[in-house]
Amino acid sequence: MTDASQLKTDIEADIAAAQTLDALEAIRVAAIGKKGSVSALMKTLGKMSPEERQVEGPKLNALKRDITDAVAARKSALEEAALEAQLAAEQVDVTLPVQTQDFGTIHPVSQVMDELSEIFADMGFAVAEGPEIEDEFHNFDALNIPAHHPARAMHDTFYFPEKEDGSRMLLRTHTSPVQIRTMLSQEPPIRIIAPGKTYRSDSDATHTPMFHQVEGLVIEEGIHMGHLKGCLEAFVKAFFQLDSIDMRFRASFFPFTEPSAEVDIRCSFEGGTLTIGEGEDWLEIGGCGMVHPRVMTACNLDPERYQGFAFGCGIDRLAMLKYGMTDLRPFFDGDQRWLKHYGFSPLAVPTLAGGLS
Ligand code: 2NM
Repeated sequence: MTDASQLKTDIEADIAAAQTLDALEAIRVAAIGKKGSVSALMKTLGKMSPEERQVEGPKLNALKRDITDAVAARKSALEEAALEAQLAAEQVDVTLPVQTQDFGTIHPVSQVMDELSEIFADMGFAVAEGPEIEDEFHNFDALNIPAHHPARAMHDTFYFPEKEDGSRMLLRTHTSPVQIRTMLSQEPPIRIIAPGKTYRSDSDATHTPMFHQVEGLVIEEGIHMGHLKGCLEAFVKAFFQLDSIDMRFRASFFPFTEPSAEVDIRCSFEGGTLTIGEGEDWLEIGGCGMVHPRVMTACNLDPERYQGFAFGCGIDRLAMLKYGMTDLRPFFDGDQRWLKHYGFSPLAVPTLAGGLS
């Protein structure tokens, strides 16, 4: 039947020429949809003689099946081509240089925290963290700073409203409560640093109400002040990238350590610029001491068996000293120009092997 074979040739040509899935669907509907041309031919079967129908019926069914198959084949070819085009368009060349300017910069405080973690990790210290909203036990009592003791008044603490039981939560005034929590939850030997945000009601040219501190703690049998001084010396050398430094301990007082010392390093202020490591002046960089037996006892550690040292220093000040910022206040202004000038590349992660900065 020439009618049917001509139709087949025409429809198959249309299918092969279809460029989109929508066009293909339109061709399918026009051919084998309810009102399609092939369907119209099928309807003529009813008017044929039984002999004619026996010949034409299978032919028309074969035609319908061939068209269905051709549509399916064309459909998967079009889908595959679309996927190929999408893959080609979305190709990423991973060997291209990175557009670093889109990432912003790492704040000097974050940079120094990363440097500290790297230096102390090399000496076997883990980084410990704890809550910034603390209770009076972890921030004061366990640190041998009892209520009504003048040392507590010295801390300019931000308190939350009193609770029904008379207790008050507070913003931690140092990161020492992290050390208390670590001593309460871990068995010695303990070697941790606790960097983080701390809060005191104090605001002037050299103090911000929120500032950053790092404290270190080592608890082990037989630990003494020689270990403390060696540890701090190794830290200062690595941090300021100096082969040798001159460090001195000045006797001081902290309620949580005995003995206690202020830590100074040799420097020079000559010509209005600060040089660390040489000169006739001394620069205070932090405080330290041997953990007080009462602090040990508050943390359920036997001070006859275990000894420990602790130290603390301000991270913001360390960042100023190392990277030459003279004013503390812009640290927390969020000024894009300041961050662009003093910030660090997010891709230059500080490592001891690759360089700290
Ligand atoms: C400092 C100075 C001296 C210190 C003590 C402790 C603890 F929890 F072990 F008792 N943590 N940090 C400490 C000691 C902090 O900062 C100037």
